[in-house]
Amino acid sequence: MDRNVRIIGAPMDLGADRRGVDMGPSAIRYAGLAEELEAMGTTCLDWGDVHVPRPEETDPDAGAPVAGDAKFLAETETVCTRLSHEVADAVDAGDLPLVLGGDHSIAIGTASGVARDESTGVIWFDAHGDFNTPTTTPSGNVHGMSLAAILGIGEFAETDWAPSPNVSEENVALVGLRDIDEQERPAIRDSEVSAYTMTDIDDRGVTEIVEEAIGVATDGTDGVHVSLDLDWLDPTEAPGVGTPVRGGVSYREAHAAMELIAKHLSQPDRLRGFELVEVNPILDQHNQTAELAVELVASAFGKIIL
Ligand code: 6HN
Ligand code: MN
Ligand code: MN
Ligand code: MN
Repeated sequence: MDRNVRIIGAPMDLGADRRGVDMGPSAIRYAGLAEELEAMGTTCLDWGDVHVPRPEETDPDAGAPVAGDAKFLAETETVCTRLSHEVADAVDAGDLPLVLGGDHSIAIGTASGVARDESTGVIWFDAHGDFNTPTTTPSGNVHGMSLAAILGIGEFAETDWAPSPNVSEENVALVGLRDIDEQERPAIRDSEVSAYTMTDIDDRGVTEIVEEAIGVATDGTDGVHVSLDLDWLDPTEAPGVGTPVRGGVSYREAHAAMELIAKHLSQPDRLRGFELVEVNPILDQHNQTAELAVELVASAFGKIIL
């Protein structure tokens, strides 16, 4: 990695039911993130955390600017707007923003910052589609709506902060799906995003699927943003997540995918942003999910075995 990596924490838990995901940035730092990247010869700048209000200071229904059910949407807007600025500043400075969540609602801010000035493809590694809207959501949790928000789907089209205008559906790839809500299914099918399920990975192998996803995200874009929800992996590897789903990718498949990110996006330099989300140390075993997150970033940023 030739560029400096700028670490930005987003200790957000308002978009998910389970408290504890707000400690994700600390857990990932404690797992040796900066040390691992520095050992690869990458300069790491830790920019600290964006401020996130505590749930006790907020009203889940206050000032929600859209119809339907979206808990803490006003606070999510505030946090994501702050995060978007931090991320855009990193990109402006020529650094690679590495955002540590926090629940997946922060992706709205990360994508907005990464894609502020350039057309950007997105690869979304996740068990879930995160394609709900305030009227389709079964939970009211914004972390299950973040990709729909970035794409300006449903009620999010009426907001000025959520959609990322430089992210087009045709350049978005979802990888690893295995838990889709009833109303998310037609929404994903009717969209232009490329969606790859675990069945696709079983059939064709993770290498072929991830190379295709990289093709989708790079096709006609200036750069690519990778959003990595740790529940993409099987819960035996990544138990420290709020919404685990059996049947995820293995440790080796995850590394193979990240090594392809390094292989295809580093020369020429097309990686514009990376985020690690949904690490919940309270549900974890000996910080293993945070340690796994660190290992996966190292692979994505070009760590080689020999
Ligand atoms: N995540 N589809 C469920 C919901 O509540 O909308 C779960 C979403 C999980 C979101 O893991 O980022
Ligand atoms: Mn600024
Ligand atoms: Mn997610
Ligand atoms: Mn998920």
